[in-house]
Amino acid sequence: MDQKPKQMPKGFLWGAATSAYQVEGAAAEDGKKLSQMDVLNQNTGFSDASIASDHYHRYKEDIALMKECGFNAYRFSFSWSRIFPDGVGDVNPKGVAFYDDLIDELLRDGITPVPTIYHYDMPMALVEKYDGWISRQSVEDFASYGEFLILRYGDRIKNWLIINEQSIIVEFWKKKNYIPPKYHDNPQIKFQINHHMNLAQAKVSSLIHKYVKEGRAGSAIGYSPVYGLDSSPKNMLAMLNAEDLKNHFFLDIYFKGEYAPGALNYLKEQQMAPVIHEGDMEIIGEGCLDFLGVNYYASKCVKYPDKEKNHLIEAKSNLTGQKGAMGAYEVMPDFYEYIKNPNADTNDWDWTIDPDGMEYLLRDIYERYRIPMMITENGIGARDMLEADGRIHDDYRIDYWKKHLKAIHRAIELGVEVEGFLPWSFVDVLSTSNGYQKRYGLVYVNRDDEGLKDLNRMKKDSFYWYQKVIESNGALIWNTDPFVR
Ligand code: BGP
Repeated sequence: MDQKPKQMPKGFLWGAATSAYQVEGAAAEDGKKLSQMDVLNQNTGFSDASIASDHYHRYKEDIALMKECGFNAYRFSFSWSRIFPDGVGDVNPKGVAFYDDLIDELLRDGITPVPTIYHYDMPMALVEKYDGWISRQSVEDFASYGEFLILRYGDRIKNWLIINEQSIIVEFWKKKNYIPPKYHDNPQIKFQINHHMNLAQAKVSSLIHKYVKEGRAGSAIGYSPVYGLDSSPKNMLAMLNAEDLKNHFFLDIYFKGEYAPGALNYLKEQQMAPVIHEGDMEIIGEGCLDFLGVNYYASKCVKYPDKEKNHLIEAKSNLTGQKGAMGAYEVMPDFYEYIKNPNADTNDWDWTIDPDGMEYLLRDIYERYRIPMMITENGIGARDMLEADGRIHDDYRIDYWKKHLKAIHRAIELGVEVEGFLPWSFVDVLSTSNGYQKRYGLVYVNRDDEGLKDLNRMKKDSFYWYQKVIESNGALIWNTDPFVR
């Protein structure tokens, strides 16, 4: 029998992730102007992004906690409107200094910064000027912003994630973008936005290759493997259709520089295909990525659309946290209908809990593209309780991560290149849909939607567990003793 402890490969990146508008706060401080996320999160009934987890003022304390946990990597995002308050033009020196200090502090503690250039937060100034990503001008402005970051921080940062969850930006296009009402009934817009992001990303990828010594360009995709409801041929076809439009449609651009033909031709039939200018595909082809960040939370299940539902229906999240209160499941006519998977449990917001999906997607992506990956998000949203003893007993999170790490390890055993695990999230952050009711952090932030309280940081049980996992380079996940965590 093999007695060697099962560990992750040498040099594996261990850490966690956050994003600027969800963690920083200081939304209109030190020269920063509002982003579309600051505005879209106003008056939602949940907290807004003005203070969030106050990381802008507490980043030193937060980095000390990362060090204590044993991190050797940390994923954060730059706020575009902190660097360029108007999106273009004058740079904000205080914003630039904040990221200089953050990066230097991380490096001093032996923590590799893994930044995201864009995590949903288009400067509001560009939305007002030309409707944000809807305009082709966004491509040039994003490239200038990207170039500034690369030239400024490229001496200290090698691995760059360019755009966060482009697939989710398309799926929830009116939530992840500030879309003026005049476009609301035109779903072609979401694929036009997507095309502009493809161009913008390719341009920045080429700039990374040009300017950063040993630099690597990547992006963090929101990825769900898609399962068919059953083996009926129509449902299997629906599964292929959804894989094509939800997954290959993005990754074929990232790694082959082309649109997945099945998905693109279907969009043409539906009058939803993007307008592609001459020369666009050359730009995209020259800017292919080197690695993939995988954000995985949940798998999806589909069937062929029922007759009465065979028309376009857009996805809507569960806003209450009551199981079964999902706003709407997406339908693409004659292609697929999302449904709840009858064979898997979910969390309170109807997100499927499926650790096998992690192995499935890693192997599937690797077979198709042969590219290195790192997990850039993974986690379970829950209503964590601060107990009277000042502890947060989040056993469900430990269980979730343990199972997902085992799945990652299995994929590695079978030959997949996985370079790191940066789960969501480091501290509790403002959820994209559910305020502070739904938490993901290793570290509790003492605030809620009703009040700011003292914003103090408290280590959850998962923090202490993760610390030991990191120390053992993953070996601890195999320990079956319930008292060892
Ligand atoms: C991903 C986003 C993150 C994060 C996470 C959890 O889609 O990249 O920004 O918030 O999902 O989602 P939510 O906050 O909606 O629960």
